[in-house]
Amino acid sequence: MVQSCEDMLNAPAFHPAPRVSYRHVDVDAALSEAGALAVFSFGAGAALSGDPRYLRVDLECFDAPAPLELWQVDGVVRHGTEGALQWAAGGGWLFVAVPLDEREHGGIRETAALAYRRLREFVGQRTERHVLRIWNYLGAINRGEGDAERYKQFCDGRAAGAGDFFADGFPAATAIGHHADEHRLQVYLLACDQPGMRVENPRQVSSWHYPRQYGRTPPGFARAMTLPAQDVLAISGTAAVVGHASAHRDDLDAQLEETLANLEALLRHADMAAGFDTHSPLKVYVRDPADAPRVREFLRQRLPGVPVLMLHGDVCRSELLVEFDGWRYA
Ligand code: 3EB
Repeated sequence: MVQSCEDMLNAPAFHPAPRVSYRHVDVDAALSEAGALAVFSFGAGAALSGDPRYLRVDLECFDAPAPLELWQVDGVVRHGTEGALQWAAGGGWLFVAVPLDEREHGGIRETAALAYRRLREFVGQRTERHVLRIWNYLGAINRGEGDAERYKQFCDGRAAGAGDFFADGFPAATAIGHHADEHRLQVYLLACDQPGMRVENPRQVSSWHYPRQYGRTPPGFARAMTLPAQDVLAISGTAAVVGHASAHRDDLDAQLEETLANLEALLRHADMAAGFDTHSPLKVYVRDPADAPRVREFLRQRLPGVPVLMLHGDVCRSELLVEFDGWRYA
């Protein structure tokens, strides 16, 4: 869109992006930080808290002790719960999480549909209605054959529940399998009262164009999202997918290299400077705990200085051994 100088000057300033950091502090200390919008812990050993800004993510961390992840915004943060939903809002940003138990809702498909219906209804009545980034964590993600695989059922339910939620375009997303109570589905999102800019990866087919072999309902997610102030890229789950195919079956090192090539291509396509550094907090999801030391060595050599949280998680295609997601701050 072409804007005159006057329009630009009169336009509202873009909200600074949430600051994302990994912290070795306790939950109450993290929640007491200025502008704390959300705090995440990882693994079954994490502390409990009833604060709606706090979510215990069902993924074990390979680092001990596991840090917390903290999101901070500029502005006063309000928070609350609404049924199963927990939310926090401030500075133009909104965090919403919906943890559900499949046993109460009739399986992964119906539970995913319910989660997305609830999120759509809640976000739909907020001013922060632009969903920029979503995370999905479910149990036993690769169990079942063909269209019955739980990830594919999740994709069916997600699309059914989302309805026209993403009519303007899909958010950036992650979908990973956890090893906690397999009935637990955790979905959480970051939304804003200003839109972001979707970024696709020229090396990869867009997810909503995946061919039929990947399921009845293609997954719907953008490869990345430039946040409104345009100085932060929110990076979706990124693995060794080239075109639409999984590359380098059974070869961890080659999958790591291919994944890094995909991440670098995303930065180029988003017009961001090359490389990841201390300003790019990432997560790496590793399927087989036995691979963790090799992944750590790869990170040390190829992504030195990058804050990385290493988590035990299954990528949604059983042949993929590793996946990254995260943030790149300009
Ligand atoms: C891929 O490139 C890997 O279903 O929301 C990555 C990010 C993947 C998000 C999702 C799936 C999702 O297709 C899988």
